[in-house]
Amino acid sequence: MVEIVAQSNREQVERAVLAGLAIGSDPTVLDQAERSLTELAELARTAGAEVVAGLMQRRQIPDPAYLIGRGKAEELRTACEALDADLVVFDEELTGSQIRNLEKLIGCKVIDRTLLILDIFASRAQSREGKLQVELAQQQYRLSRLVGMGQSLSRLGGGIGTRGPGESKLESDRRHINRRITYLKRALSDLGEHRQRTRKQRQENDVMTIAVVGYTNAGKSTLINKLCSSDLFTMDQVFATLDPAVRRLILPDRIEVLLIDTVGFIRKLPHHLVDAFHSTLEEVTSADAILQIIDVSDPDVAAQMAVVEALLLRLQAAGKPRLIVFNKMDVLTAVPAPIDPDWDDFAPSGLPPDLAVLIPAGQSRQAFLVSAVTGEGIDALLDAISELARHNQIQADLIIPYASAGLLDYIRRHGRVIKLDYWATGIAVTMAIKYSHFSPLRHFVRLAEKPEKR
Ligand SMILES: Nc1nc2c(ncn2[C@@H]2O[C@H](COP(=O)(O)OP(=O)(O)OP(=O)(O)O)[C@@H](O)[C@H]2O)c(=O)[nH]1
Ligand SMILES: [Mg+2]
Repeated sequence: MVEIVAQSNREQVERAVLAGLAIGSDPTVLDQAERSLTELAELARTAGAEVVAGLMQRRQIPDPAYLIGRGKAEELRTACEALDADLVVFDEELTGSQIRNLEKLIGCKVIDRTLLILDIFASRAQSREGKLQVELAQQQYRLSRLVGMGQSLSRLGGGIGTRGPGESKLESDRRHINRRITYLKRALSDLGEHRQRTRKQRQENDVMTIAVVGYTNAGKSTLINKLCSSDLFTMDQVFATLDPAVRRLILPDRIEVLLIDTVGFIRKLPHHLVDAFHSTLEEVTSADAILQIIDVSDPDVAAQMAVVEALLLRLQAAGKPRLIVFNKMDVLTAVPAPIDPDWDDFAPSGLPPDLAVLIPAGQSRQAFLVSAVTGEGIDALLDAISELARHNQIQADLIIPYASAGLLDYIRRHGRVIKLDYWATGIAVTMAIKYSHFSPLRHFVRLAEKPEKR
C-alpha cells in the first residue's frame, strides 16, 4: 500500500536535468548563461519538476544537430540514466529536429525554456482571453516545431510541456493546427475589440492610466495592493499575474488615476507568447505613463532592467513618462552613505550605489526606493504619481467661436471646465484636459490680448 502511494507521488514529480549553453568567448557570457540557468531551475520547479542536475557548455556556435556538442549530449544521457531523470530542459530554444535528435540520443523527453514557460502560462491562465492567448502561442510553437518533433507531439500522458490544449490536438496534423490557429486568432480579435472599447472608455473618462511593469516576481501586484488597498493575487513565484487588472488609486489631492497590473517580463520571453499576448500587452502601449518596478533583492538587477527596457521598446512604451520604483527595500541591509564625489544627490537615499548607477542619466528625481510590504517610501511615490497626474493634463484659456460651441461638450466629456464667460467674439473657457485630447482645441487657445476689447 505504502509503495503504491510512493509510486504515484513519484509519477507526479518529474525529475529534470537542465542544460545551458554559453555562446561566445566574452567573459560575461558564461556568467549570464549561469544566471539564466538558475532562473530556468526556478521555472522548472514552478512547473512542478524536481531539478536533479544542471549542465553548462561553452561553445563558439550552437551545434545544428544537438545545440550542444554531441559529446556533451552523451554526457547528458549518462547523467539522466544515473539520476533516473524523466526530462531534460534546455535553456535555449530548440528546433524540431534538435528535439528529435536529442530525444533519440538521450532517451527521455526533451523540452526547451519556451515550452516550459508556455506550460506555466497554461496552468496559470484564468480568463478566457488568457487561455486563448496561451493556446495560440502553444499552437504556433508546435507548428514551428512540427518538422521532426515526432515523439514529443504524439507522446501520450501528461507532464510538463503537455498541459493546455487537449491531447488530441497534439496528434493532429499541420492543417488541423492551422485551422485551430485561425479560430484562436478570430476569437482573440473579437475579445481584443471588446478590450479596445473598454480601454477607450477609460481614456475618454479623463482618468490617467499608468501601466505597472517589471520583471516577474518584482512585486508589481503587491505594490498596487498597497497603493490601492486592493486584493490582487500575489505569490512568491514567477508569473502570478497573467491577466491585466485595473485598480483605481485616489491620490492624496483627490485626483484619481488607474493602475494597470500586467504580466511579468522574463529573459528570453518566447516571441510567440509576446505576439499572442499582443492584446493584453497593448494595455502597456496605450497607457499614459509607466511605473517600472525593480526588485532590489535580486542579484541580477541590471540584466532584468535591460530585459524590461527591451520589451518596453518593443511595445513602443519606452518613451512614456516613467517612474522607477526600486521595491523590497526592507530586505536591503543598511547602506553606508556614499563618499563618491560624483554621487547623484537626487538618487533615493538608501539605494546602494551599484543600483543607483542603473538609473538612466537625468532621471534620478523620478526614482524611488520603497517597500510594498512595509509601506516605507510609499508617500514619496504617491506624491510623484500626483505630480505625474497633474502634468498629464494641460490647463488652457480658449476662446471658442459660437459656431463651434459643440466643443464645450467635448471639453466636458474629456476634461474639466474651470471658468466660462460669454463674450461678443465667442465663449471664453478656462479648462483642463488630458494632453492626448488637446489637439482639436489647439486652434482656439486665447492669445495674451483679449480680442473683444480691441
Ligand atoms: N520582502 C518583500 N517582499 C515583497 C515586497 N513586495 C513584494 N514582495 C513579495 O514578492 C513576491 C512577488 O510579489 P508579486 O506582487 O506577486 O510580484 P509580481 O511582480 O506581481 O509578480 P508576477 O505577477 O509573477 O509577475 C511575493 O511573495 C511578495 O510578497 C517587498 O517590498 N518586500
Ligand atoms: Mg503580479
